[in-house]
Amino acid sequence: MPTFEKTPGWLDWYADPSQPRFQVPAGAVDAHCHVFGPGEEFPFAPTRKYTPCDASDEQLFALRDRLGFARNVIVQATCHGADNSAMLDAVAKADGRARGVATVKPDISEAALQRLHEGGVRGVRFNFLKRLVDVVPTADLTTISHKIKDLGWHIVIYFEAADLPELFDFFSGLPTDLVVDHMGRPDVTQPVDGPEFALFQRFLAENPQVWCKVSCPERLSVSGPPALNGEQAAYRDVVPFARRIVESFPDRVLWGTDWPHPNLKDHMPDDGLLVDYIPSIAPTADLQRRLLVDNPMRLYWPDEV
Ligand code: 0GY
Repeated sequence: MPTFEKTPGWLDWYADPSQPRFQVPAGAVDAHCHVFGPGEEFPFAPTRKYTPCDASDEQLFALRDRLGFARNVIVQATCHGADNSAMLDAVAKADGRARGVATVKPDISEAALQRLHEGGVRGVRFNFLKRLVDVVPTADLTTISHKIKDLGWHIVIYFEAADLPELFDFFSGLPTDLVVDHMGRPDVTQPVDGPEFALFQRFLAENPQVWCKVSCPERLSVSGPPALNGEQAAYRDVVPFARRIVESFPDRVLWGTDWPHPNLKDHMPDDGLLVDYIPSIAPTADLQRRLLVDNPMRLYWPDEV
Protein backbone atom coordinates (compact mmCIF):
# COMPACT_ATOMS: atom_id res chain seq x y z
CA MET A 1 0.00 0.00 0.00
CA PRO A 2 1.45 3.40 -0.92
CA THR A 3 1.69 6.01 1.79
CA PHE A 4 1.79 9.71 1.02
CA GLU A 5 2.98 12.69 2.96
CA LYS A 6 1.17 15.89 2.19
CA THR A 7 3.11 18.83 0.81
CA PRO A 8 4.72 20.83 3.65
CA GLY A 9 2.77 23.95 4.54
CA TRP A 10 -0.48 22.62 3.11
CA LEU A 11 -3.47 23.59 5.23
CA ASP A 12 -6.12 21.00 6.10
CA TRP A 13 -9.76 21.59 5.26
CA TYR A 14 -12.12 22.61 8.08
CA ALA A 15 -13.34 19.48 9.83
CA ASP A 16 -16.14 21.41 11.51
CA PRO A 17 -17.26 24.32 9.28
CA SER A 18 -19.72 26.85 10.64
CA GLN A 19 -23.41 26.34 9.97
CA PRO A 20 -24.24 28.89 7.25
CA ARG A 21 -26.82 31.53 7.99
CA PHE A 22 -27.77 31.66 4.32
CA GLN A 23 -30.09 28.80 3.41
CA VAL A 24 -29.43 27.65 -0.15
CA PRO A 25 -32.53 26.95 -2.28
CA ALA A 26 -33.88 23.41 -2.42
CA GLY A 27 -32.00 21.30 -4.95
CA ALA A 28 -28.81 23.40 -4.83
CA VAL A 29 -25.71 22.01 -6.55
CA ASP A 30 -22.14 22.43 -5.33
CA ALA A 31 -20.71 22.53 -8.87
CA HIS A 32 -17.00 22.51 -8.05
CA CYS A 33 -15.51 20.18 -5.48
CA HIS A 34 -13.00 17.36 -5.38
CA VAL A 35 -12.15 14.12 -3.63
CA PHE A 36 -8.55 13.26 -2.77
CA GLY A 37 -7.71 9.60 -2.42
CA PRO A 38 -7.76 8.28 0.20
CA GLY A 39 -4.19 7.77 -1.03
CA GLU A 40 -4.00 4.18 0.18
CA GLU A 41 -6.99 3.25 -1.93
CA PHE A 42 -6.60 5.68 -4.83
CA PRO A 43 -2.90 6.59 -5.10
CA PHE A 44 -1.94 10.10 -6.18
CA ALA A 45 -0.37 10.55 -9.62
CA PRO A 46 3.42 10.46 -10.02
CA THR A 47 3.12 13.64 -12.13
CA ARG A 48 1.36 15.62 -9.37
CA LYS A 49 2.66 19.03 -8.32
CA TYR A 50 1.46 18.67 -4.75
CA THR A 51 0.43 15.88 -2.40
CA PRO A 52 -2.89 16.63 -0.75
CA CYS A 53 -4.33 15.34 2.49
CA ASP A 54 -7.03 12.71 2.06
CA ALA A 55 -10.58 13.92 1.48
CA SER A 56 -13.00 11.07 0.93
CA ASP A 57 -16.42 10.82 -0.70
CA GLU A 58 -18.07 10.24 2.71
CA GLN A 59 -16.51 13.45 3.99
CA LEU A 60 -17.69 15.29 0.89
CA PHE A 61 -21.25 14.01 1.27
CA ALA A 62 -21.24 14.98 4.96
CA LEU A 63 -20.25 18.52 3.98
CA ARG A 64 -22.95 18.58 1.27
CA ASP A 65 -25.59 17.69 3.84
CA ARG A 66 -24.30 20.09 6.47
CA LEU A 67 -24.30 23.05 4.08
CA GLY A 68 -27.76 22.16 2.75
CA PHE A 69 -26.79 21.19 -0.80
CA ALA A 70 -28.54 18.42 -2.72
CA ARG A 71 -25.90 17.50 -5.31
CA ASN A 72 -22.23 17.74 -6.22
CA VAL A 73 -20.16 18.07 -9.35
CA ILE A 74 -16.89 16.32 -8.55
CA VAL A 75 -14.04 17.70 -10.60
CA GLN A 76 -10.85 15.75 -11.25
CA ALA A 77 -7.92 17.49 -9.56
CA THR A 78 -4.39 17.47 -10.98
CA CYS A 79 -3.03 15.42 -8.06
CA HIS A 80 -4.85 12.39 -9.51
CA GLY A 81 -3.62 13.02 -13.06
CA ALA A 82 -5.72 11.11 -15.64
CA ASP A 83 -6.62 8.34 -13.21
CA ASN A 84 -10.26 9.13 -12.55
CA SER A 85 -10.96 6.21 -10.20
CA ALA A 86 -11.39 8.19 -6.98
CA MET A 87 -13.77 10.65 -8.67
CA LEU A 88 -15.74 7.86 -10.40
CA ASP A 89 -16.02 5.89 -7.17
CA ALA A 90 -17.41 8.96 -5.42
CA VAL A 91 -19.91 9.65 -8.21
CA ALA A 92 -21.04 6.00 -8.12
CA LYS A 93 -21.60 6.17 -4.37
CA ALA A 94 -23.70 9.35 -4.61
CA ASP A 95 -26.84 7.56 -5.87
CA GLY A 96 -27.37 9.91 -8.81
CA ARG A 97 -26.67 13.00 -6.72
CA ALA A 98 -23.25 13.66 -8.27
CA ARG A 99 -21.77 14.13 -11.71
CA GLY A 100 -18.11 14.06 -12.62
CA VAL A 101 -15.63 16.04 -14.67
CA ALA A 102 -12.70 13.88 -15.78
CA THR A 103 -9.17 14.27 -17.04
CA VAL A 104 -8.53 12.13 -20.11
CA LYS A 105 -5.67 11.55 -22.52
CA PRO A 106 -5.97 12.30 -26.24
CA ASP A 107 -5.76 8.62 -27.26
CA ILE A 108 -8.80 7.66 -25.18
CA SER A 109 -11.12 5.27 -27.04
CA GLU A 110 -14.77 5.84 -27.77
CA ALA A 111 -15.61 2.86 -25.57
CA ALA A 112 -13.69 4.32 -22.64
CA LEU A 113 -15.47 7.65 -23.07
CA GLN A 114 -18.79 5.82 -23.15
CA ARG A 115 -17.91 4.07 -19.88
CA LEU A 116 -17.11 7.42 -18.31
CA HIS A 117 -20.45 8.76 -19.51
CA GLU A 118 -22.25 5.81 -17.94
CA GLY A 119 -20.25 6.50 -14.77
CA GLY A 120 -21.73 10.01 -14.58
CA VAL A 121 -19.04 12.08 -16.30
CA ARG A 122 -20.28 15.06 -18.28
CA GLY A 123 -17.12 17.02 -18.97
CA VAL A 124 -13.33 17.04 -19.17
CA ARG A 125 -11.02 19.46 -17.44
CA PHE A 126 -7.94 21.24 -18.75
CA ASN A 127 -5.65 23.13 -16.53
CA PHE A 128 -3.59 25.99 -17.97
CA LEU A 129 -1.98 27.11 -14.71
CA LYS A 130 1.76 26.83 -15.16
CA ARG A 131 2.25 25.89 -11.51
CA LEU A 132 -0.05 22.87 -11.98
CA VAL A 133 0.91 21.45 -15.39
CA ASP A 134 4.12 20.89 -17.35
CA VAL A 135 2.84 21.79 -20.79
CA VAL A 136 0.14 24.08 -22.11
CA PRO A 137 -2.47 21.52 -23.17
CA THR A 138 -3.83 23.16 -26.33
CA ALA A 139 -3.03 20.27 -28.71
CA ASP A 140 -4.54 17.62 -26.43
CA LEU A 141 -7.55 19.79 -25.79
CA THR A 142 -8.24 20.20 -29.51
CA THR A 143 -8.08 16.43 -30.10
CA ILE A 144 -10.25 15.59 -27.11
CA SER A 145 -12.81 18.30 -27.80
CA HIS A 146 -13.73 16.59 -31.07
CA LYS A 147 -13.98 13.21 -29.38
CA ILE A 148 -16.37 14.38 -26.68
CA LYS A 149 -18.62 16.77 -28.55
CA ASP A 150 -21.12 14.14 -29.68
CA LEU A 151 -21.54 13.00 -26.08
CA GLY A 152 -22.85 16.48 -25.26
CA TRP A 153 -20.02 17.01 -22.76
CA HIS A 154 -18.37 20.32 -22.01
CA ILE A 155 -14.80 21.39 -21.27
CA VAL A 156 -13.80 22.93 -17.96
CA ILE A 157 -10.89 25.32 -18.34
CA TYR A 158 -8.76 26.73 -15.56
CA PHE A 159 -6.53 29.65 -16.49
CA GLU A 160 -5.32 32.97 -15.14
CA ALA A 161 -6.50 36.37 -16.38
CA ALA A 162 -3.03 37.27 -17.67
CA ASP A 163 -3.20 34.31 -20.08
CA LEU A 164 -6.60 35.08 -21.60
CA PRO A 165 -5.35 37.44 -24.36
CA GLU A 166 -3.35 34.63 -25.98
CA LEU A 167 -6.00 31.95 -25.33
CA PHE A 168 -9.11 33.98 -26.25
CA ASP A 169 -9.34 32.91 -29.90
CA PHE A 170 -8.34 29.32 -29.20
CA PHE A 171 -11.03 28.90 -26.54
CA SER A 172 -13.63 30.68 -28.69
CA GLY A 173 -13.08 28.18 -31.53
CA LEU A 174 -13.62 25.00 -29.50
CA PRO A 175 -16.64 22.91 -30.54
CA THR A 176 -18.32 22.36 -27.14
CA ASP A 177 -19.64 24.38 -24.23
CA LEU A 178 -16.87 25.68 -21.97
CA VAL A 179 -16.97 26.23 -18.22
CA VAL A 180 -14.40 28.63 -16.77
CA ASP A 181 -13.13 27.90 -13.28
CA HIS A 182 -13.04 30.71 -10.75
CA MET A 183 -13.87 33.56 -13.18
CA GLY A 184 -10.58 33.06 -14.99
CA ARG A 185 -8.74 34.17 -11.86
CA PRO A 186 -8.98 37.98 -12.11
CA ASP A 187 -6.47 40.16 -10.33
CA VAL A 188 -8.91 41.79 -7.91
CA THR A 189 -6.52 44.62 -7.12
CA GLN A 190 -7.32 45.87 -10.65
CA PRO A 191 -10.53 47.87 -11.14
CA VAL A 192 -13.62 45.84 -11.95
CA ASP A 193 -14.09 48.21 -14.91
CA GLY A 194 -10.46 47.91 -15.98
CA PRO A 195 -9.20 46.33 -19.23
CA GLU A 196 -8.31 42.93 -17.78
CA PHE A 197 -11.79 42.13 -16.49
CA ALA A 198 -13.36 43.83 -19.53
CA LEU A 199 -11.66 41.22 -21.70
CA PHE A 200 -13.10 38.41 -19.61
CA GLN A 201 -16.58 39.92 -19.86
CA ARG A 202 -16.13 40.27 -23.62
CA PHE A 203 -15.12 36.60 -23.76
CA LEU A 204 -18.44 35.68 -22.13
CA ALA A 205 -20.48 38.18 -24.14
CA GLU A 206 -19.14 37.03 -27.50
CA ASN A 207 -19.33 33.34 -26.66
CA PRO A 208 -22.78 32.22 -25.53
CA GLN A 209 -21.42 28.68 -25.12
CA VAL A 210 -19.15 29.79 -22.25
CA TRP A 211 -20.25 29.37 -18.63
CA CYS A 212 -18.49 30.74 -15.57
CA LYS A 213 -17.94 29.47 -12.04
CA VAL A 214 -18.07 32.43 -9.68
CA SER A 215 -16.25 30.35 -7.11
CA CYS A 216 -13.09 30.54 -5.00
CA PRO A 217 -13.11 34.06 -3.56
CA GLU A 218 -10.56 32.75 -1.06
CA ARG A 219 -8.03 32.16 -3.84
CA LEU A 220 -8.57 35.58 -5.40
CA SER A 221 -9.03 37.80 -2.36
CA VAL A 222 -6.43 40.12 -0.94
CA SER A 223 -8.76 41.49 1.75
CA GLY A 224 -9.49 37.93 2.95
CA PRO A 225 -12.28 36.59 5.14
CA PRO A 226 -13.84 38.88 7.75
CA ALA A 227 -12.29 39.38 11.13
CA LEU A 228 -13.69 37.01 13.72
CA ASN A 229 -16.29 39.56 14.84
CA GLY A 230 -17.75 39.24 11.31
CA GLU A 231 -18.17 43.01 10.94
CA GLN A 232 -17.03 43.09 7.33
CA ALA A 233 -18.31 41.17 4.35
CA ALA A 234 -16.28 38.09 3.50
CA TYR A 235 -13.85 38.43 0.61
CA ARG A 236 -15.26 41.88 -0.11
CA ASP A 237 -12.69 42.72 -2.78
CA VAL A 238 -13.92 39.79 -4.93
CA VAL A 239 -17.61 40.66 -4.56
CA PRO A 240 -17.81 43.33 -7.33
CA PHE A 241 -16.20 40.94 -9.82
CA ALA A 242 -18.42 37.96 -9.07
CA ARG A 243 -21.55 40.07 -8.78
CA ARG A 244 -20.86 41.69 -12.14
CA ILE A 245 -20.70 38.25 -13.79
CA VAL A 246 -23.77 36.91 -11.97
CA GLU A 247 -25.85 39.95 -12.93
CA SER A 248 -24.61 40.13 -16.53
CA PHE A 249 -24.80 36.42 -17.33
CA PRO A 250 -27.37 35.03 -14.88
CA ASP A 251 -28.08 31.93 -16.98
CA ARG A 252 -24.45 30.88 -17.37
CA VAL A 253 -23.05 31.05 -13.86
CA LEU A 254 -22.30 28.21 -11.46
CA TRP A 255 -21.03 28.11 -7.91
CA GLY A 256 -18.96 25.60 -5.93
CA THR A 257 -17.18 25.31 -2.62
CA ASP A 258 -13.90 23.98 -4.10
CA TRP A 259 -13.75 21.70 -1.05
CA PRO A 260 -11.25 20.35 0.07
CA HIS A 261 -9.47 23.44 -1.21
CA PRO A 262 -6.27 22.10 -2.75
CA ASN A 263 -2.99 23.86 -2.51
CA LEU A 264 -3.76 26.52 0.07
CA LYS A 265 -0.99 27.56 2.40
CA ASP A 266 -2.03 30.99 3.69
CA HIS A 267 -5.67 30.72 4.52
CA MET A 268 -8.18 27.87 4.57
CA PRO A 269 -11.78 29.00 4.07
CA ASP A 270 -14.57 28.00 6.41
CA ASP A 271 -17.09 26.37 4.05
CA GLY A 272 -20.01 27.80 6.02
CA LEU A 273 -18.63 31.28 5.45
CA LEU A 274 -18.28 30.57 1.74
CA VAL A 275 -22.00 29.77 1.62
CA ASP A 276 -22.76 32.98 3.50
CA TYR A 277 -20.82 34.85 0.79
CA ILE A 278 -23.32 33.76 -1.90
CA PRO A 279 -26.00 36.46 -1.28
CA SER A 280 -23.36 39.17 -1.63
CA ILE A 281 -22.73 38.09 -5.24
CA ALA A 282 -26.27 36.90 -6.07
CA PRO A 283 -28.45 39.30 -4.11
CA THR A 284 -31.94 38.17 -5.15
CA ALA A 285 -33.76 34.87 -4.70
CA ASP A 286 -34.12 34.65 -8.48
CA LEU A 287 -30.37 35.00 -9.09
CA GLN A 288 -29.64 32.54 -6.31
CA ARG A 289 -31.97 29.93 -7.77
CA ARG A 290 -30.44 30.27 -11.23
CA LEU A 291 -26.88 30.14 -9.89
CA LEU A 292 -27.36 27.23 -7.53
CA VAL A 293 -30.16 25.15 -9.08
CA ASP A 294 -31.36 25.97 -12.61
CA ASN A 295 -28.00 26.44 -14.33
CA PRO A 296 -26.13 23.43 -12.91
CA MET A 297 -29.19 21.24 -13.44
CA ARG A 298 -29.36 22.30 -17.11
CA LEU A 299 -25.69 21.53 -17.60
CA TYR A 300 -25.33 18.31 -15.57
CA TRP A 301 -28.82 16.79 -15.22
CA PRO A 302 -30.66 18.03 -18.35
CA ASP A 303 -32.96 15.00 -18.30
CA GLU A 304 -34.32 16.05 -14.91
CA VAL A 305 -35.06 19.66 -15.80
C1 0GY B 1 -8.96 24.20 -7.70
C2 0GY B 1 -7.72 24.95 -7.65
C3 0GY B 1 -6.44 24.50 -7.70
C4 0GY B 1 -6.01 23.20 -7.95
C5 0GY B 1 -6.52 22.38 -8.83
O1 0GY B 1 -6.65 20.41 -10.00
C6 0GY B 1 -6.02 21.05 -9.17
O2 0GY B 1 -4.98 20.65 -8.65
O3 0GY B 1 -7.58 22.76 -9.51
C7 0GY B 1 -5.37 25.49 -7.51
O4 0GY B 1 -4.28 25.10 -7.10
O5 0GY B 1 -5.60 26.69 -7.75
O6 0GY B 1 -9.94 24.65 -8.25
O7 0GY B 1 -9.08 23.10 -7.21
